Amino acid sequence: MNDTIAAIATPYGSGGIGVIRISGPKAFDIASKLFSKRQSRPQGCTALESHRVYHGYIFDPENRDIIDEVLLIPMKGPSSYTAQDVVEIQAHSGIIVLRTILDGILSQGARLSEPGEFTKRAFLNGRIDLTQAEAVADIINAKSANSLKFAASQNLGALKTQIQGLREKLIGFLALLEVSIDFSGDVEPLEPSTKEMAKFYNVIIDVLEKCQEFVKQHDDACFLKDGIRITICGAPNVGKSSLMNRLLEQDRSIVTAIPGTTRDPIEEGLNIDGIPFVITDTAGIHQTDDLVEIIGIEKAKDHITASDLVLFMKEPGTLFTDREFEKVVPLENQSGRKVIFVINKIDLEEGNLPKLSKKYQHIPQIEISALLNKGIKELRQKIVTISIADLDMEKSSVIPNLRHKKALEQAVESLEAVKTGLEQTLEEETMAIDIKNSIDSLGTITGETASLDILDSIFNNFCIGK
Ligand SMILES: Nc1nc2c(ncn2[C@@H]2O[C@H](COP(=O)(O)OP(=O)(O)OP(=O)(O)O)[C@@H](O)[C@H]2O)c(=O)[nH]1
Ligand SMILES: [Mg+2]
Repeated sequence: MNDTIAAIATPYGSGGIGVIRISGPKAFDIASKLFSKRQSRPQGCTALESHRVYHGYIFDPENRDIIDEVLLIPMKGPSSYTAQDVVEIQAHSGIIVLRTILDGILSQGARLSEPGEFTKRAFLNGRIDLTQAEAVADIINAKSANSLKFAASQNLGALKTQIQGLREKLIGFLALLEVSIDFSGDVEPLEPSTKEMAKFYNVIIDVLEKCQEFVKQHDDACFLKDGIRITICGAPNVGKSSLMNRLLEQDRSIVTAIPGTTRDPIEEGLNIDGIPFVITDTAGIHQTDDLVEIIGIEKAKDHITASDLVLFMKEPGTLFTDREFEKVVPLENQSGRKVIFVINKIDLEEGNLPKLSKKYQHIPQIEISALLNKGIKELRQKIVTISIADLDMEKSSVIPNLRHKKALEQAVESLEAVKTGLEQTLEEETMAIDIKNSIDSLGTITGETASLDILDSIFNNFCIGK
């Protein structure tokens, strides 16, 4: 962390502004060597005041030509992104101009940063915790207004505060247990009173329940980050691809009157009312000897199994049994999978519509015409209400990610052992080990006890310049 790093912080390509970021002890020094407020070349002593915006020019240190007219923002640590001295240079955005400025900076003693290294420095300097660092990536990758909302609240420290709160409660209990443990044999251990133990029993239950709630929050809401997976399925030619295109409002899938048009699953991101979905159009499912179709049907089935919501499509005037439905959408052992029964082509036949049997009356049914764009608005609404029916958006103002969930599950396991220990008045030593484990598990979430592997796997997923 004692060296100075630099990188282009904005995406490659032409654009209005491109930003280069420098962080480290030499940041101000390097900037003052390359920057001048005038069109005459820098004397290497431009005094830079922190948190001001300077207008001027960046010079090529070799041939002393002006490379670009820029705005330069010096920020003295710790009041900066990394909590080190940082200089940001706003230049024109073009690959060559940014690359040339960066080369100049590197030639003055900075090194090219690794992916996520700026954010990693912010973490290592204690300006942010791991959940906030992860939220930076979530903000960048947010696929909808809602995912952005959750990422932003995590970035402000919502999850950090709650996890730290739980951890502190456990640390308090551990301290009490430790004075009661006779480490040396010299001093008489202090037995906590029954009242104290009863108080901590409640604390353990409380923390345990909070951890379990967080795990549930992950399960209920994680799809808001990655997108709710929808699969459109049904027999060939019922209009699956036509519906796909209607929902996406673009010609994504090929539509023809020939049954068996779609073979490969076609996947696309879709945003309805700020909620991200990933929708897949699939091959029509039926008995066939066509090898390509058979593979397409296998893939369709895989998508159905992996999706959160299935749009099962039928057209009017066809025979229909529960068995046919069950073959396409196997519902057993698939908790949480939701289905909408979509009847397409109602423009052809308004009466005589296929129906699910009594057994499946709870499955919502909707009639549409993909060709005439009828019922599509209603279907969109139904998709949203069904998808987020179980979700309490306010309660889920933070969504633990998979990494957090795993750590929380470990904490739950240790806390359950403590709970049993208290109920059966087991040895303090044993309980102290379990408490320590749960404190460590929670610490990996915020980063207090995260291993180097964990840090690497988080920061390596960032882009360079972040
Ligand atoms: N009349 C009418 N025709 C429709 C409607 N939706 C789709 N079609 C027609 O039905 C035919 C098949 O449509 P597709 O969207 O390709 O059907 P598919 O289910 O994707 O078919 P496969 O990919 O072959 O399984 C095309 O000729 C469409 O124009 C509708 O609502 N009404
Ligand atoms: Mg198709």
